[in-house]
Amino acid sequence: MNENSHVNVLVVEDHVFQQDYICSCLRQIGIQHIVTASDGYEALHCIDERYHSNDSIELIVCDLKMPNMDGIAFMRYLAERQFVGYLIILTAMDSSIISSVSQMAKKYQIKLLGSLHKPVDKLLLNSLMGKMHYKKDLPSDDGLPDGVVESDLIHALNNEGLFAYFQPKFSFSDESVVGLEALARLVLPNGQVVLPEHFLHLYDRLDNAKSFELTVYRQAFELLRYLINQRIPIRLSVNYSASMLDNFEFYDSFVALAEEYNIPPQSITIELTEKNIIKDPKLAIELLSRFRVNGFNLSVDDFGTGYSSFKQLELLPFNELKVDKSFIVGIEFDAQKQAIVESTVELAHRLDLDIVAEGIETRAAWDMVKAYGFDVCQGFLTGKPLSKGDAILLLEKADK
Ligand code: G
Ligand code: MN
Repeated sequence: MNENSHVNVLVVEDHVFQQDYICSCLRQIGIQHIVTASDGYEALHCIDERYHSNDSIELIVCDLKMPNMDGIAFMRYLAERQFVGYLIILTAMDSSIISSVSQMAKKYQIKLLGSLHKPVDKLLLNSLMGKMHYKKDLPSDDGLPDGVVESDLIHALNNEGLFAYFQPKFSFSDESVVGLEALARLVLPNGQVVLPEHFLHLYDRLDNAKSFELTVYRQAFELLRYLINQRIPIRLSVNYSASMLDNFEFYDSFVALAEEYNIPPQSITIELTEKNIIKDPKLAIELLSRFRVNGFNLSVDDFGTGYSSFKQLELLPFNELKVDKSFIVGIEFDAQKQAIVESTVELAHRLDLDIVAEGIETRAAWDMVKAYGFDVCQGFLTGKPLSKGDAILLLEKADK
């Protein structure tokens, strides 16, 4: 029995033959409740009519090219209605259109399960529908935990609830742990873990705000010192804010902290996100070059998402490139991402940069990205961010 057999599905398709064919595929995979519409207007009418009943539409399978209202405009109307169900798009169009439309859906917060080429393959349809449950069950990594309010966050920040978490990085060639990325996390008294995007804006409301970065670096260097003492060779990556690239006092504090823990600079990689703008390139070049001259490694983080990716590579002395997870998550289904990622590997090799893939969530993505020639994997498949204690357990086990 298909676990989705009771889902209410709406098929939006103008060609009668195609419509019948999709309905028959849906029935063959066990779907019992199917309604049809032959254009966007009819579909919206159907959704609105059922909205207040307990029979609302939960999944829409929609053609992109239709008369009156095409599938792309239809998606905007869905977003306006805050449609909470899932969507699968059907098309005979090429991958650049599918990729743009998928990005648009994401920006509209529409839950797009994926796209299917016509004629529809019922096994692929079934596997896309399988993601409905997968998405529901997936532990959320970006929302605020249930029941947490702002005052809980402020309380935790004022009471030393800020911790470094560590996500392991693995070598593609022998699958060993080669590094850890330190990530700032707020841990509430009941153990709930909160991501930086939910608490950074609260810093200016604290009683005595200290630089959260230095708190995280200190904990990270402390762990690295412990691992060096245990003779566990590992590289540590830390995130460095673009807003600090004109701040030499902060630079000095960083270097002094590494000295305090007697950390060899070669074992530290400073990740700089290209998402944020660099105010004064002259000062940034000076500061980052001084890091490199003193032996620290430099990584361009979230590569491909900034406004001047190539310019940054030309200007700044990086020796590692980290491809943003938005190009990696779902790469196994997306020819556009494959082309972008594969040519980025070529670029990295030509520039003599190590290349890291962030956002590897499946074995299929691992295999594909490994074959392209990536050096290092960081992703939920190989490990989520861990507390310091759990990171030590992982590394000591791997060392045996
Ligand atoms: O700073 P950087 O962009 O490197 O931050 C890494 C962030 O990406 C962390 O918050 C981490 O939890 C998240 N992350 C790491 N691996 C994955 C993954 O496989 N999938 C998703 N969705 N997020 C990931
Ligand atoms: Mn990072």
